[in-house]
Amino acid sequence: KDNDRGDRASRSSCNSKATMIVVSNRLPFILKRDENGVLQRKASAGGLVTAVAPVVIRGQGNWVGWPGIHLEDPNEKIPESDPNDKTPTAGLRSEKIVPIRAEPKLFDSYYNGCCNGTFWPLFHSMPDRATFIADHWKAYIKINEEFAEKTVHALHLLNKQKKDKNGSPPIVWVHDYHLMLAANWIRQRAEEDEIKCKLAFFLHIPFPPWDIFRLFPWSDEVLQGILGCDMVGFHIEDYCLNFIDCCQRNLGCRVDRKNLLVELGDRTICVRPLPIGVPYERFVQLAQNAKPVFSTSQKVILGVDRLDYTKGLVHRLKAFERLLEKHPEHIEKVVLLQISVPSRTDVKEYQDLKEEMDQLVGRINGRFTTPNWSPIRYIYGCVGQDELAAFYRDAAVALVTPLRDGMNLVAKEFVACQINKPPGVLIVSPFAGAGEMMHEALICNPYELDDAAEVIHRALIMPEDERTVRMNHLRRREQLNDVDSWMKAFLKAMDSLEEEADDLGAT
Ligand code: GDG
Repeated sequence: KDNDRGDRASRSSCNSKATMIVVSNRLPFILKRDENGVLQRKASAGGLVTAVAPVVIRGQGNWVGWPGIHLEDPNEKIPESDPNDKTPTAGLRSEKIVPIRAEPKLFDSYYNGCCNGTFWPLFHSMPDRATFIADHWKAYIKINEEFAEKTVHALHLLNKQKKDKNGSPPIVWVHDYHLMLAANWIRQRAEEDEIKCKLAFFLHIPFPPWDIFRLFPWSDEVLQGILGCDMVGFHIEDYCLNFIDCCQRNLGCRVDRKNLLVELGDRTICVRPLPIGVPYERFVQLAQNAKPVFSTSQKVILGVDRLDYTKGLVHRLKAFERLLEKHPEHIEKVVLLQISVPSRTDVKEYQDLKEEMDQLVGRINGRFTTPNWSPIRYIYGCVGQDELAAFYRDAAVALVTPLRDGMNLVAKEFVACQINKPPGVLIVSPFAGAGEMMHEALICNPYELDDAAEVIHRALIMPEDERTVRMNHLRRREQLNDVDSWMKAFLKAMDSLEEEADDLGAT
Protein backbone atom coordinates (compact mmCIF):
# COMPACT_ATOMS: atom_id res chain seq x y z
CA LYS A 1 0.00 0.00 0.00
CA ASP A 2 1.41 3.39 -0.94
CA ASN A 3 1.55 5.99 1.72
CA ASP A 4 -1.48 7.92 0.48
CA ARG A 5 -1.19 10.95 2.71
CA GLY A 6 2.44 11.59 1.83
CA ASP A 7 1.91 10.94 -1.89
CA ARG A 8 -1.20 13.08 -2.15
CA ALA A 9 0.32 15.97 -0.28
CA SER A 10 3.58 15.92 -2.17
CA ARG A 11 1.95 16.04 -5.61
CA SER A 12 0.09 19.25 -4.89
CA SER A 13 1.89 22.48 -5.64
CA CYS A 14 2.61 24.98 -2.93
CA ASN A 15 4.07 28.43 -3.38
CA SER A 16 4.24 29.37 0.26
CA LYS A 17 6.09 32.62 0.86
CA ALA A 18 6.21 31.84 4.56
CA THR A 19 9.04 33.09 6.67
CA MET A 20 10.72 30.07 8.24
CA ILE A 21 13.10 29.60 11.13
CA VAL A 22 14.78 26.21 10.99
CA VAL A 23 16.08 24.88 14.29
CA SER A 24 18.43 21.91 14.00
CA ASN A 25 21.31 20.51 16.00
CA ARG A 26 23.73 21.42 13.21
CA LEU A 27 23.76 24.51 11.02
CA PRO A 28 23.53 23.73 7.29
CA PHE A 29 27.31 24.23 7.04
CA ILE A 30 30.14 23.80 9.46
CA LEU A 31 32.60 26.42 10.57
CA LYS A 32 36.33 25.80 10.43
CA ARG A 33 39.31 27.99 11.20
CA ASP A 34 41.95 28.46 8.51
CA GLU A 35 45.66 28.54 9.33
CA ASN A 36 45.32 32.18 10.47
CA GLY A 37 42.48 31.34 12.83
CA VAL A 38 39.89 33.01 10.58
CA LEU A 39 36.48 31.34 10.52
CA GLN A 40 35.28 29.87 7.23
CA ARG A 41 32.13 28.09 6.17
CA LYS A 42 32.31 24.55 4.84
CA ALA A 43 29.15 23.82 2.88
CA SER A 44 27.00 20.71 3.28
CA ALA A 45 25.72 18.86 0.20
CA GLY A 46 22.89 16.98 1.93
CA GLY A 47 19.50 16.74 0.22
CA LEU A 48 17.59 18.17 3.16
CA VAL A 49 19.68 21.33 3.14
CA THR A 50 19.20 21.62 -0.64
CA ALA A 51 15.43 21.60 -0.22
CA VAL A 52 15.05 23.65 2.94
CA ALA A 53 17.69 26.39 2.53
CA PRO A 54 16.03 28.08 -0.50
CA VAL A 55 12.76 28.39 1.46
CA VAL A 56 14.56 29.96 4.43
CA ILE A 57 16.41 32.35 2.12
CA ARG A 58 13.30 33.31 0.11
CA GLY A 59 11.31 34.19 3.24
CA GLN A 60 14.34 35.92 4.86
CA GLY A 61 14.11 33.53 7.78
CA ASN A 62 16.79 32.17 10.09
CA TRP A 63 18.69 28.99 10.80
CA VAL A 64 19.45 28.17 14.44
CA GLY A 65 22.05 25.49 15.08
CA TRP A 66 25.45 24.44 16.37
CA PRO A 67 28.26 25.48 14.00
CA GLY A 68 30.45 22.39 14.47
CA ILE A 69 33.05 24.14 16.66
CA HIS A 70 32.87 25.79 20.02
CA LEU A 71 32.93 29.56 19.60
CA GLU A 72 34.49 31.05 22.69
CA ASP A 73 34.24 34.75 21.90
CA PRO A 74 30.54 35.67 22.16
CA ASN A 75 31.09 38.60 19.80
CA GLU A 76 32.81 36.65 17.05
CA LYS A 77 30.76 37.01 13.88
CA ILE A 78 29.71 34.22 11.53
CA PRO A 79 31.47 34.73 8.17
CA GLU A 80 29.56 35.32 4.95
CA SER A 81 29.79 32.52 2.38
CA ASP A 82 32.69 32.38 -0.04
CA PRO A 83 31.86 34.33 -3.27
CA ASN A 84 32.55 31.15 -5.29
CA ASP A 85 30.21 29.05 -3.16
CA LYS A 86 27.42 27.75 -5.44
CA THR A 87 25.76 25.52 -2.83
CA PRO A 88 22.19 26.18 -1.66
CA THR A 89 23.28 27.77 1.62
CA ALA A 90 25.43 30.41 -0.08
CA GLY A 91 22.52 32.86 0.02
CA LEU A 92 22.10 32.50 3.78
CA ARG A 93 23.44 35.83 5.05
CA SER A 94 25.48 35.69 8.22
CA GLU A 95 22.99 37.95 10.04
CA LYS A 96 20.38 35.22 9.48
CA ILE A 97 22.50 32.53 11.10
CA VAL A 98 21.94 31.98 14.81
CA PRO A 99 24.85 29.93 16.19
CA ILE A 100 24.49 27.98 19.42
CA ARG A 101 27.37 28.59 21.80
CA ALA A 102 27.63 26.07 24.59
CA GLU A 103 30.14 25.05 27.18
CA PRO A 104 32.00 22.04 25.64
CA LYS A 105 31.44 19.62 28.57
CA LEU A 106 27.74 20.41 28.72
CA PHE A 107 27.42 20.04 24.98
CA ASP A 108 29.20 16.68 25.13
CA SER A 109 26.76 15.40 27.80
CA TYR A 110 23.87 16.56 25.64
CA TYR A 111 25.17 15.28 22.30
CA ASN A 112 27.22 12.16 23.00
CA GLY A 113 25.45 11.41 26.28
CA CYS A 114 21.73 11.97 25.87
CA CYS A 115 21.21 12.27 22.09
CA ASN A 116 23.49 9.49 20.90
CA GLY A 117 23.82 7.44 24.09
CA THR A 118 20.13 7.37 24.99
CA PHE A 119 17.69 8.52 22.31
CA TRP A 120 19.51 7.08 19.28
CA PRO A 121 19.50 3.44 20.51
CA LEU A 122 16.15 3.71 22.30
CA PHE A 123 14.30 5.15 19.33
CA HIS A 124 15.85 2.45 17.12
CA SER A 125 14.32 -0.11 19.51
CA MET A 126 17.67 -1.19 20.95
CA PRO A 127 17.09 -0.39 24.63
CA ASP A 128 19.95 -2.57 25.86
CA ARG A 129 22.38 -0.18 24.22
CA ALA A 130 20.77 2.88 25.80
CA THR A 131 22.09 4.54 28.95
CA PHE A 132 19.78 6.48 31.25
CA ILE A 133 21.87 9.04 33.11
CA ALA A 134 20.25 11.95 34.95
CA ASP A 135 23.17 14.32 34.26
CA HIS A 136 22.93 13.68 30.53
CA TRP A 137 19.22 14.41 30.66
CA LYS A 138 19.90 17.65 32.59
CA ALA A 139 22.39 18.68 29.89
CA TYR A 140 19.78 17.87 27.24
CA ILE A 141 17.29 20.14 29.01
CA LYS A 142 19.82 22.97 29.27
CA ILE A 143 20.88 22.82 25.64
CA ASN A 144 17.28 22.60 24.46
CA GLU A 145 16.57 25.72 26.55
CA GLU A 146 19.46 27.46 24.85
CA PHE A 147 18.08 26.58 21.41
CA ALA A 148 14.62 27.79 22.49
CA GLU A 149 15.96 31.06 23.80
CA LYS A 150 17.92 31.79 20.63
CA THR A 151 14.87 30.96 18.52
CA VAL A 152 12.61 33.29 20.51
CA HIS A 153 15.19 36.03 20.10
CA ALA A 154 15.14 35.46 16.32
CA LEU A 155 11.32 35.57 16.38
CA HIS A 156 11.45 38.95 18.14
CA LEU A 157 13.78 40.35 15.47
CA LEU A 158 11.55 39.03 12.67
CA ASN A 159 8.51 40.48 14.37
CA LYS A 160 10.14 43.92 14.54
CA GLN A 161 11.14 43.85 10.87
CA LYS A 162 7.77 42.61 9.70
CA LYS A 163 6.01 45.22 7.61
CA ASP A 164 2.69 43.43 7.10
CA LYS A 165 1.56 42.82 10.68
CA ASN A 166 -1.46 40.83 9.48
CA GLY A 167 0.51 38.53 7.14
CA SER A 168 0.89 34.85 7.97
CA PRO A 169 3.00 34.19 11.06
CA PRO A 170 6.48 32.70 10.69
CA ILE A 171 6.92 28.94 10.75
CA VAL A 172 9.38 27.57 13.29
CA TRP A 173 10.53 24.13 12.15
CA VAL A 174 12.41 22.12 14.80
CA HIS A 175 14.32 19.04 13.59
CA ASP A 176 15.08 15.69 15.09
CA TYR A 177 15.73 13.83 18.30
CA HIS A 178 18.29 16.34 19.56
CA LEU A 179 15.61 18.97 20.12
CA MET A 180 12.49 17.28 21.42
CA LEU A 181 11.99 19.76 24.27
CA ALA A 182 12.65 23.06 22.52
CA ALA A 183 9.25 23.54 20.87
CA ASN A 184 7.24 23.74 24.08
CA TRP A 185 9.47 26.45 25.50
CA ILE A 186 9.40 28.38 22.25
CA ARG A 187 5.59 28.26 22.35
CA GLN A 188 5.38 29.39 25.97
CA ARG A 189 7.83 32.25 25.53
CA ALA A 190 6.27 33.39 22.27
CA GLU A 191 2.82 33.38 23.90
CA GLU A 192 4.09 35.40 26.87
CA ASP A 193 5.68 37.91 24.52
CA GLU A 194 2.58 37.94 22.27
CA ILE A 195 4.49 36.85 19.20
CA LYS A 196 2.63 34.68 16.73
CA CYS A 197 4.26 31.69 15.09
CA LYS A 198 3.37 28.24 13.82
CA LEU A 199 5.48 25.47 15.28
CA ALA A 200 6.42 22.18 13.63
CA PHE A 201 8.65 19.27 14.53
CA PHE A 202 10.09 16.59 12.24
CA LEU A 203 11.74 13.40 13.47
CA HIS A 204 14.28 11.83 11.09
CA ILE A 205 14.58 8.56 13.03
CA PRO A 206 11.84 6.07 13.97
CA PHE A 207 9.44 6.82 16.80
CA PRO A 208 9.39 3.59 18.86
CA PRO A 209 6.39 1.67 20.17
CA TRP A 210 5.07 2.65 23.61
CA ASP A 211 6.61 -0.37 25.35
CA ILE A 212 10.07 0.80 24.32
CA PHE A 213 9.47 4.53 24.65
CA ARG A 214 8.25 4.27 28.23
CA LEU A 215 11.61 2.83 29.32
CA PHE A 216 12.91 6.38 29.23
CA PRO A 217 12.46 7.69 32.78
CA TRP A 218 11.45 11.18 31.66
CA SER A 219 9.28 10.13 28.73
CA ASP A 220 6.34 12.40 29.69
CA GLU A 221 8.54 15.47 29.39
CA VAL A 222 9.65 14.39 25.92
CA LEU A 223 6.05 14.08 24.74
CA GLN A 224 5.09 17.41 26.26
CA GLY A 225 8.07 19.02 24.56
CA ILE A 226 7.07 17.71 21.14
CA LEU A 227 3.40 18.51 21.72
CA GLY A 228 4.36 22.18 22.05
CA CYS A 229 4.11 22.09 18.24
CA ASP A 230 1.09 22.58 16.01
CA MET A 231 2.26 19.86 13.64
CA VAL A 232 4.48 16.85 14.22
CA GLY A 233 5.91 14.98 11.21
CA PHE A 234 7.40 11.50 10.92
CA HIS A 235 8.58 9.55 7.89
CA ILE A 236 5.82 6.93 7.93
CA GLU A 237 2.41 6.31 9.42
CA ASP A 238 3.67 3.59 11.79
CA TYR A 239 5.81 6.15 13.63
CA CYS A 240 2.84 8.54 13.75
CA LEU A 241 0.70 5.86 15.34
CA ASN A 242 3.42 4.95 17.84
CA PHE A 243 3.65 8.59 18.86
CA ILE A 244 -0.12 8.96 19.18
CA ASP A 245 -0.24 5.77 21.25
CA CYS A 246 2.40 7.17 23.63
CA CYS A 247 0.49 10.46 23.99
CA GLN A 248 -2.66 8.57 24.90
CA ARG A 249 -1.06 6.06 27.26
CA ASN A 250 1.52 8.30 28.95
CA LEU A 251 -0.32 11.58 29.12
CA GLY A 252 -3.94 10.47 28.82
CA CYS A 253 -4.49 12.68 25.76
CA ARG A 254 -7.65 12.33 23.70
CA VAL A 255 -6.53 11.09 20.27
CA ASP A 256 -7.96 10.43 16.82
CA ARG A 257 -6.03 7.65 15.08
CA LYS A 258 -7.93 7.97 11.83
CA ASN A 259 -7.22 11.66 11.33
CA LEU A 260 -3.93 11.50 13.26
CA LEU A 261 -4.73 14.14 15.86
CA VAL A 262 -3.78 14.55 19.52
CA GLU A 263 -5.52 16.84 21.97
CA LEU A 264 -3.56 18.43 24.82
CA GLY A 265 -5.36 20.95 27.00
CA ASP A 266 -7.20 23.27 24.63
CA ARG A 267 -4.90 22.59 21.69
CA THR A 268 -5.08 20.02 18.89
CA ILE A 269 -1.84 18.79 17.39
CA CYS A 270 -1.74 17.33 13.87
CA VAL A 271 0.52 14.32 13.34
CA ARG A 272 1.56 13.67 9.73
CA PRO A 273 3.54 11.10 7.75
CA LEU A 274 5.90 13.09 5.55
CA PRO A 275 8.25 10.59 3.90
CA ILE A 276 11.45 12.37 2.90
CA GLY A 277 12.83 12.05 -0.63
CA VAL A 278 16.18 12.72 -2.30
CA PRO A 279 17.26 15.36 -4.85
CA TYR A 280 16.41 12.89 -7.60
CA GLU A 281 17.39 14.92 -10.68
CA ARG A 282 20.71 15.90 -9.11
CA PHE A 283 21.58 12.22 -8.65
CA VAL A 284 20.50 11.41 -12.22
CA GLN A 285 22.82 14.14 -13.48
CA LEU A 286 25.70 12.96 -11.29
CA ALA A 287 25.20 9.41 -12.61
CA GLN A 288 25.15 10.66 -16.22
CA ASN A 289 28.41 12.53 -15.81
CA ALA A 290 30.40 10.22 -13.54
CA LYS A 291 33.23 8.16 -15.02
CA PRO A 292 33.15 4.36 -14.61
CA VAL A 293 34.78 3.25 -11.36
CA PHE A 294 34.71 -0.54 -11.48
CA SER A 295 37.51 -2.14 -13.42
CA THR A 296 36.11 -5.57 -12.75
CA SER A 297 33.86 -7.82 -14.80
CA GLN A 298 32.45 -9.24 -11.57
CA LYS A 299 29.03 -8.21 -10.39
CA VAL A 300 29.23 -5.64 -7.61
CA ILE A 301 26.97 -5.84 -4.58
CA LEU A 302 27.05 -2.40 -2.94
CA GLY A 303 26.58 -1.26 0.65
CA VAL A 304 26.84 2.43 1.67
CA ASP A 305 26.31 3.36 5.30
CA ARG A 306 27.54 5.39 8.21
CA LEU A 307 29.37 2.91 10.44
CA ASP A 308 26.52 2.56 12.93
CA TYR A 309 25.15 -0.47 14.77
CA THR A 310 21.64 0.33 13.50
CA LYS A 311 22.73 -0.24 9.90
CA GLY A 312 23.11 -4.02 10.29
CA LEU A 313 26.62 -4.19 8.82
CA VAL A 314 27.79 -7.22 10.78
CA HIS A 315 24.66 -9.14 9.81
CA ARG A 316 25.19 -8.08 6.18
CA LEU A 317 28.73 -9.42 6.01
CA LYS A 318 27.62 -12.68 7.59
CA ALA A 319 24.75 -13.00 5.10
CA PHE A 320 27.24 -12.49 2.28
CA GLU A 321 29.48 -15.16 3.78
CA ARG A 322 26.47 -17.49 3.94
CA LEU A 323 25.79 -16.77 0.25
CA LEU A 324 29.30 -17.90 -0.68
CA GLU A 325 28.89 -21.05 1.43
CA LYS A 326 25.50 -21.99 0.03
CA HIS A 327 26.01 -20.83 -3.55
CA PRO A 328 29.68 -21.35 -4.41
CA GLU A 329 28.80 -20.64 -8.06
CA HIS A 330 29.14 -16.93 -7.12
CA ILE A 331 32.76 -17.35 -6.02
CA GLU A 332 34.99 -15.21 -8.28
CA LYS A 333 31.82 -13.84 -9.93
CA VAL A 334 30.69 -11.26 -7.35
CA VAL A 335 32.30 -8.69 -5.08
CA LEU A 336 30.78 -7.00 -2.06
CA LEU A 337 31.85 -3.33 -2.00
CA GLN A 338 31.07 -1.89 1.41
CA ILE A 339 31.59 1.82 2.09
CA SER A 340 31.48 2.55 5.81
CA VAL A 341 31.61 6.22 6.67
CA PRO A 342 33.29 6.91 10.04
CA SER A 343 30.71 8.16 12.51
CA ARG A 344 30.73 9.18 16.20
CA THR A 345 34.32 7.96 16.37
CA ASP A 346 34.89 9.16 19.94
CA VAL A 347 32.19 6.80 21.28
CA LYS A 348 33.38 3.38 22.47
CA GLU A 349 30.51 1.39 20.92
CA TYR A 350 31.37 2.79 17.53
CA GLN A 351 35.08 2.02 18.02
CA ASP A 352 34.13 -1.57 18.97
CA LEU A 353 31.96 -1.89 15.87
CA LYS A 354 34.83 -0.74 13.68
CA GLU A 355 37.04 -3.36 15.28
CA GLU A 356 34.43 -6.09 14.75
CA MET A 357 33.96 -5.12 11.10
CA ASP A 358 37.72 -5.08 10.45
CA GLN A 359 38.02 -8.59 11.88
CA LEU A 360 35.01 -9.92 10.02
CA VAL A 361 36.18 -8.55 6.66
CA GLY A 362 39.59 -10.10 7.34
CA ARG A 363 38.10 -13.45 8.31
CA ILE A 364 35.75 -13.72 5.31
CA ASN A 365 38.39 -12.55 2.85
CA GLY A 366 40.91 -14.94 4.42
CA ARG A 367 38.46 -17.79 4.05
CA PHE A 368 37.40 -17.27 0.42
CA THR A 369 40.11 -15.28 -1.37
CA THR A 370 41.65 -16.98 -4.45
CA PRO A 371 44.79 -15.87 -6.32
CA ASN A 372 42.68 -13.64 -8.59
CA TRP A 373 39.86 -12.51 -6.41
CA SER A 374 38.79 -11.28 -2.97
CA PRO A 375 35.13 -11.33 -2.03
CA ILE A 376 34.94 -8.07 -0.01
CA ARG A 377 36.29 -4.63 -0.80
CA TYR A 378 35.95 -2.55 2.30
CA ILE A 379 36.30 1.24 2.32
CA TYR A 380 36.39 2.81 5.76
CA GLY A 381 35.98 6.43 4.72
CA CYS A 382 33.90 8.80 2.68
CA VAL A 383 33.90 8.93 -1.12
CA GLY A 384 33.02 12.00 -3.24
CA GLN A 385 29.48 12.50 -4.58
CA ASP A 386 30.56 11.80 -8.20
CA GLU A 387 32.21 8.55 -7.24
CA LEU A 388 29.25 7.59 -5.08
CA ALA A 389 26.89 8.17 -8.01
CA ALA A 390 29.08 5.97 -10.21
CA PHE A 391 28.99 3.20 -7.57
CA TYR A 392 25.21 3.47 -7.41
CA ARG A 393 24.94 3.46 -11.21
CA ASP A 394 27.20 0.48 -11.88
CA ALA A 395 26.29 -1.81 -8.98
CA ALA A 396 24.33 -4.95 -9.82
CA VAL A 397 22.75 -5.10 -6.37
CA ALA A 398 22.36 -2.55 -3.56
CA LEU A 399 22.13 -4.03 -0.08
CA VAL A 400 20.22 -1.69 2.22
CA THR A 401 19.68 -3.89 5.26
CA PRO A 402 19.50 -1.83 8.46
CA LEU A 403 18.21 -3.42 11.64
CA ARG A 404 16.18 -0.25 12.07
CA ASP A 405 16.23 3.03 10.13
CA GLY A 406 13.93 6.08 10.05
CA MET A 407 13.88 6.21 6.25
CA ASN A 408 17.26 5.46 4.56
CA LEU A 409 18.27 7.74 1.73
CA VAL A 410 20.83 5.36 0.23
CA ALA A 411 18.04 3.14 -1.15
CA LYS A 412 16.49 6.16 -2.88
CA GLU A 413 19.77 7.58 -4.20
CA PHE A 414 20.63 4.14 -5.63
CA VAL A 415 17.45 3.92 -7.69
CA ALA A 416 17.84 7.54 -8.88
CA CYS A 417 21.31 6.65 -10.24
CA GLN A 418 20.22 3.41 -11.93
CA ILE A 419 20.29 4.86 -15.45
CA ASN A 420 22.01 1.85 -17.08
CA LYS A 421 20.00 -0.65 -19.08
CA PRO A 422 19.40 -3.32 -17.88
CA PRO A 423 19.28 -2.08 -14.30
CA GLY A 424 20.35 -3.63 -11.01
CA VAL A 425 18.30 -4.81 -8.04
CA LEU A 426 17.54 -3.10 -4.74
CA ILE A 427 17.37 -5.22 -1.59
CA VAL A 428 15.87 -3.44 1.38
CA SER A 429 15.09 -4.28 4.99
CA PRO A 430 11.48 -4.11 6.17
CA PHE A 431 12.77 -2.31 9.27
CA ALA A 432 13.72 0.84 7.33
CA GLY A 433 11.11 3.48 6.50
CA ALA A 434 12.19 3.04 2.86
CA GLY A 435 11.18 -0.63 3.05
CA GLU A 436 7.60 0.47 3.74
CA MET A 437 7.14 2.17 0.42
CA MET A 438 9.68 0.79 -2.05
CA HIS A 439 7.44 -2.17 -2.81
CA GLU A 440 9.23 -3.39 -5.91
CA ALA A 441 12.50 -3.92 -4.04
CA LEU A 442 13.36 -7.37 -2.71
CA ILE A 443 12.64 -7.46 0.99
CA CYS A 444 15.19 -9.08 3.27
CA ASN A 445 15.06 -9.61 7.01
CA PRO A 446 18.66 -8.88 8.07
CA TYR A 447 18.34 -11.00 11.21
CA GLU A 448 17.67 -14.20 9.21
CA LEU A 449 21.00 -15.05 7.60
CA ASP A 450 19.84 -18.00 5.47
CA ASP A 451 16.96 -16.02 4.07
CA ALA A 452 19.16 -12.96 3.51
CA ALA A 453 21.65 -15.12 1.58
CA GLU A 454 18.79 -16.49 -0.57
CA VAL A 455 17.48 -12.99 -1.31
CA ILE A 456 20.94 -11.89 -2.47
CA HIS A 457 21.14 -15.01 -4.64
CA ARG A 458 17.74 -14.23 -6.13
CA ALA A 459 18.82 -10.67 -6.90
CA LEU A 460 22.00 -11.93 -8.63
CA ILE A 461 20.11 -14.31 -10.92
CA MET A 462 17.02 -12.16 -11.54
CA PRO A 463 16.09 -12.00 -15.25
CA GLU A 464 16.55 -8.69 -17.05
CA ASP A 465 12.89 -8.03 -17.73
CA GLU A 466 11.93 -8.47 -14.07
CA ARG A 467 14.75 -6.15 -13.00
CA THR A 468 13.61 -3.55 -15.51
CA VAL A 469 9.96 -3.60 -14.46
CA ARG A 470 10.86 -3.34 -10.77
CA MET A 471 13.40 -0.58 -11.25
CA ASN A 472 11.12 1.49 -13.51
CA HIS A 473 8.45 1.55 -10.81
CA LEU A 474 10.95 2.38 -8.08
CA ARG A 475 12.45 5.21 -10.10
CA ARG A 476 9.14 6.74 -11.03
CA ARG A 477 8.03 6.88 -7.38
CA GLU A 478 11.28 8.52 -6.23
CA GLN A 479 11.17 11.03 -9.06
CA LEU A 480 7.62 12.04 -8.09
CA ASN A 481 8.35 12.12 -4.38
CA ASP A 482 11.71 13.84 -4.34
CA VAL A 483 13.00 16.09 -1.57
CA ASP A 484 11.40 19.21 -3.06
CA SER A 485 7.98 17.60 -2.99
CA TRP A 486 8.65 16.65 0.64
CA MET A 487 9.30 20.31 1.34
CA LYS A 488 6.08 21.27 -0.47
CA ALA A 489 4.10 18.63 1.40
CA PHE A 490 5.38 20.06 4.66
CA LEU A 491 4.42 23.62 3.73
CA LYS A 492 1.02 22.46 2.52
CA ALA A 493 0.43 20.60 5.78
CA MET A 494 1.32 23.79 7.68
CA ASP A 495 -1.07 25.81 5.51
CA SER A 496 -4.00 23.51 6.22
CA LEU A 497 -3.47 23.25 9.98
CA GLU A 498 -6.51 25.24 11.05
CA GLU A 499 -9.03 23.12 9.11
CA GLU A 500 -7.51 19.88 10.36
CA ALA A 501 -7.52 20.97 13.99
CA ASP A 502 -11.33 21.19 13.86
CA ASP A 503 -11.55 17.52 12.91
CA LEU A 504 -10.87 15.83 16.25
CA GLY A 505 -13.45 13.10 16.21
CA ALA A 506 -13.82 9.61 17.57
CA THR A 507 -10.97 8.20 19.60
C1 GDG B 1 19.08 9.94 9.23
C2 GDG B 1 18.20 8.72 9.54
C3 GDG B 1 16.95 9.15 7.40
C4 GDG B 1 26.94 7.97 2.81
N1 GDG B 1 28.18 7.61 2.50
C5 GDG B 1 28.70 8.58 1.73
C6 GDG B 1 27.73 9.57 1.57
N2 GDG B 1 26.66 9.18 2.27
C7 GDG B 1 25.39 9.92 2.35
C8 GDG B 1 24.34 9.23 1.52
C9 GDG B 1 23.04 9.67 2.21
C10 GDG B 1 23.47 9.91 3.65
O1 GDG B 1 24.89 9.92 3.68
C11 GDG B 1 23.01 8.81 4.60
O2 GDG B 1 21.62 8.95 4.78
P1 GDG B 1 20.73 7.81 5.45
O3 GDG B 1 19.31 8.17 5.29
O4 GDG B 1 21.08 6.51 4.81
O5 GDG B 1 21.16 7.68 6.97
P2 GDG B 1 21.43 8.64 8.28
O6 GDG B 1 22.70 9.38 8.15
O7 GDG B 1 21.39 7.70 9.44
O8 GDG B 1 20.19 9.69 8.35
C12 GDG B 1 17.70 8.10 8.24
C13 GDG B 1 17.77 10.42 7.25
O9 GDG B 1 18.22 10.91 8.52
C14 GDG B 1 16.95 11.53 6.57
O10 GDG B 1 15.79 11.83 7.26
O11 GDG B 1 16.72 8.61 6.11
O12 GDG B 1 16.82 7.02 8.53
O13 GDG B 1 18.92 7.77 10.31
O14 GDG B 1 22.57 10.86 1.66
O15 GDG B 1 24.46 9.65 0.20
N3 GDG B 1 27.93 10.68 0.85
C15 GDG B 1 29.14 10.82 0.24
N4 GDG B 1 30.14 9.89 0.37
C16 GDG B 1 29.96 8.77 1.11
O16 GDG B 1 30.87 7.95 1.22
N5 GDG B 1 29.38 11.91 -0.51
